[in-house]
Amino acid sequence: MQDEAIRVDRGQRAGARQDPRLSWWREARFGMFIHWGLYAIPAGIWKGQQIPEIGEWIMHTARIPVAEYEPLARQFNPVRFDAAAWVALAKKAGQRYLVITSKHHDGFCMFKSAYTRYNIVDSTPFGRDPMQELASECRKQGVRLCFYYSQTQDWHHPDGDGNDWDYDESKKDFAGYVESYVKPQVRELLTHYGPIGLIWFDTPKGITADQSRSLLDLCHQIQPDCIVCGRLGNTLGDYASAGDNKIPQQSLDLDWETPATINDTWGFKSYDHNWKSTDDLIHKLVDIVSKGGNYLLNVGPTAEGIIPQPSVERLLAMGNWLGINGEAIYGTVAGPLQGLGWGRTMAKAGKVYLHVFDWPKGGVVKVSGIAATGAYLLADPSRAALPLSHGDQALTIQGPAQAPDGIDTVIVLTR
Ligand code: FHN
Repeated sequence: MQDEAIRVDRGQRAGARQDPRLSWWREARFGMFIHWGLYAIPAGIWKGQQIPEIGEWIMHTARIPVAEYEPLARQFNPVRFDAAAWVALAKKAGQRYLVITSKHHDGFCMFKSAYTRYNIVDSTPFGRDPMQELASECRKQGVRLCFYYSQTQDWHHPDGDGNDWDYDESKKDFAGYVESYVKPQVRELLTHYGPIGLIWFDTPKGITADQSRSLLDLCHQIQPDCIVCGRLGNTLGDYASAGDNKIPQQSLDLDWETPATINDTWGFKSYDHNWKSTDDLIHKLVDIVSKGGNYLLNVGPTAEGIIPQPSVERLLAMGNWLGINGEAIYGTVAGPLQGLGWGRTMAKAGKVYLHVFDWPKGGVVKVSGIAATGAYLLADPSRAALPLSHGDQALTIQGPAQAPDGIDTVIVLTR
């Protein structure tokens, strides 16, 4: 099934829906996305001008020549980067996997690579490999490490896609770039950092089906359990990817994920203060999971290595909510009732979770199309039974008069 939020070329390959290698990811439902690279230095401003659009696209939007962008590496010294703190934040937020940009479209490698010196270890004063530090922390703290890798666009590499201000597009050898650069780097990422949960390819653009297929095979051959995001292209990924910040209207019989921002940018922008509220973020998480999807929520650390405080606050608040209500998120599947105005539903063996966003007057919750033998509030440690009655038209649950949780009260229905 397709939805306009998911483009056909970013869909799930045939057979993957039943693939047990995706079990951990289906259970996880919530991940941390991290966009971090040289673009955090200009942070949206180039030569005194605020550059529109998303921060990590500054090189493209402002048509910055390689000769001017590349020297940013000599300034990149994120001495406040603390892998333990980043992973601990993901954990506290209730995020079970972490996807970080190993190479974004600007081509700068945030990992040590033998295939270019344009990498964080060889060309910055920092000289450390943050992917190595994150790998060890993720192992220690039990979060799955995953890598974002821009397989098609590379504005630094003469044969990569996207930079037509330094290079003549007609002279590019894209196939050679895939064979002699992308594949060896993907091999590095899958051999130097231990088990990798998934590879998040992006913007497939003109990549051919053969090229996508050979990247998929390469990943599965090196790490058979590593899964591959649908943005690999040509409907060959292990799961489908919705558009950025896009949520399908309906539940989908697919494994799918929405990547999303907390403000309006992915890479840090010093003047983007348009932070979504915690209520909105929790509602989005619940909405996505109620339709069978995963929520990959982004942070854009600064050039010093700090995750912006507004992001930290929101993630911690989400983690508090999940600490109480996580049972109604992790490992659930799309709920039996879709398209409700007042909330969302999800299901697990023998249970249906009613997520009530708008608590009804007097606490009388009415639902049609569902039967139950018992009901209780998930936040109630005593699991006191809520009075329940089945009428002709609806199931009526008598809850407390006041909303127990102003953001989302979860009622568990047992069957
Ligand atoms: O062009 C990228 C963008 O910079 C960002 O990485 C997002 C995240 O999903 N993906 C691409 C646009 O869809």
